[in-house]
Amino acid sequence: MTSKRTVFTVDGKPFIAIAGESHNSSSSDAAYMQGVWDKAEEEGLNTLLLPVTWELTEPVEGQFDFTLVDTLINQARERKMHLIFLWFGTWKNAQCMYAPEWVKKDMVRFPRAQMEKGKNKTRLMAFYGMEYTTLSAFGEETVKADANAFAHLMAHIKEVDENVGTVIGMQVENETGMQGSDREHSDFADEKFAEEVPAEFVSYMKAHTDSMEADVREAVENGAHAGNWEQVFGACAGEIFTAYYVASYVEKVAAAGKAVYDLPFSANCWLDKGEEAGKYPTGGPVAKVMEVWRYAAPSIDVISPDIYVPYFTEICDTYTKMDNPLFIPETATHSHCAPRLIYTIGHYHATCFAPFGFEDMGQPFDDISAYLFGVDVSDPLLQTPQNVEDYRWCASTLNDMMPLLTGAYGTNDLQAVISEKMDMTPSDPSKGFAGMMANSDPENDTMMFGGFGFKVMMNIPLVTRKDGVCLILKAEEDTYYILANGCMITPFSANPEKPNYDIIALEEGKFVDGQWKAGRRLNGDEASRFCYNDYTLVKLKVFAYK
Ligand code: N0T
Repeated sequence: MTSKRTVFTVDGKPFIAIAGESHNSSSSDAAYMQGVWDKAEEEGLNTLLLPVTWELTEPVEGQFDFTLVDTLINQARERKMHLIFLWFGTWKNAQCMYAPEWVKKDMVRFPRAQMEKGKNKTRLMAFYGMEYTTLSAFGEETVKADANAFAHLMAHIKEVDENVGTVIGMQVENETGMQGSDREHSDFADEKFAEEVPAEFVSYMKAHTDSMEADVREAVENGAHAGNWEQVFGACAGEIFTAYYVASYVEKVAAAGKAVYDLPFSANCWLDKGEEAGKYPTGGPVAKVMEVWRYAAPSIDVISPDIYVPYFTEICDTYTKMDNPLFIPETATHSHCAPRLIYTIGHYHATCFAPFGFEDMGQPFDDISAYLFGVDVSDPLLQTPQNVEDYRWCASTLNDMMPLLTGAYGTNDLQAVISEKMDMTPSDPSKGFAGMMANSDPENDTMMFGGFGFKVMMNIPLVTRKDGVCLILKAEEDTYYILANGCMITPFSANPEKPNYDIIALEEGKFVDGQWKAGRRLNGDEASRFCYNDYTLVKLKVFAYK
């Protein structure tokens, strides 16, 4: 467990955004959104992440139109949901798709990034020879214009929503950075690159090598204590230089908005997958330059990874360094979705979890999703759309548990395990229970809560599903809420003085207005075979004896 705080507040209380991000174009048409809101209700979501674009907000320089923003806020209120707006300004997927016409056309006032000297556009071979262009992070007029637009947006949201609080946060830009080179190559950028690195930044980097990824740490440790970017940051100079200036740009936009209305702000990133700089949106807030972003963009409260890769939990581990709360604004809608929702809340104490294109959940994948999700790999869950009814059950159950969950955030009273992190080699049933227990992976299958522990097995013959997950919340020393699927649970006493444990009561039920409403009492067969093949919430009371 690493990150330990929620960043959102609703009615003065900590809030977990059990959210969904819409497709890019949905929120540009209020009528189209009705079906999208229906889908959000069907999935049990409490928050939507919706784009607000610079081009539709400021179609003519200095003339703002917030009609759409108002409609979206009203729609959210009608549905009793919350909003996190995504500001599609200078950057959208490391390009400038959503800059207004007056910005796009004036390349003198609003220069493009030169991936190659003298060129405003470049060809990215990695993407089928895609034509690629983005605004320069050194455009002083561009950052002024973007910051001005964002400040107007924040002023408007404050005016219409401060007393209601429908809008709980903002994402500043979308997937910043640039592709095609590790840094810009205009004459101006070359000059900046040859300048002395600001001394305070060098000291900060030298003082934060502990959290750095190996190659960055090595470059920072071996680099000079003063000098130009290359002398100080060696092999990582290009990326650190770009991250510094992109983050500084985003900081100007964010700070202008924050000065007007202080909501939590995030910056999302398109992950690097170990490629060399320039092959992914370089300068964006990927983990390897999180230290740079933390220094240069203090108005950004949380850095949020867009996770489509199969090694999901590794990415979560990486993006919770430096006390960064886990905020997943985009993730895949395949069948890992529901268990990951539960796991990120139970294990990482996540502040937001949002499947992208949530309105398509349950549908067969289109080409882009199939490509993003990597459905050609051997895990069948990656190839199967998430079942919507299951998702609704998980989302609304977690929602009903919210005060208990947030109350346990940052403590060991809330823990979870998930099958994708476990050794799933099938155990040998002929060796009986002892054999199954021996086939154990304590680091990933056991949760300790002081006097009691729980071993959760997901690789046993009784349970064959590979989407196992188990969240346990300790309410009192002897009382636990367990949200589980695809697993067998074995509680045990961890007290050497009283090594035996027994069940007092096991009951199913749910939370209604924060109160536990018990359903069936399960002290018979259901308690001796503590095994779940469907999403279930139970309350368990135990005791230990000699
Ligand atoms: C995401 C989404 C949306 C070689 C893609 C992920 C969203 C943006 N970008 O559907 O466009 O607005 O933030 C980019 C990941 C590309 C991976 C390429 C793998």
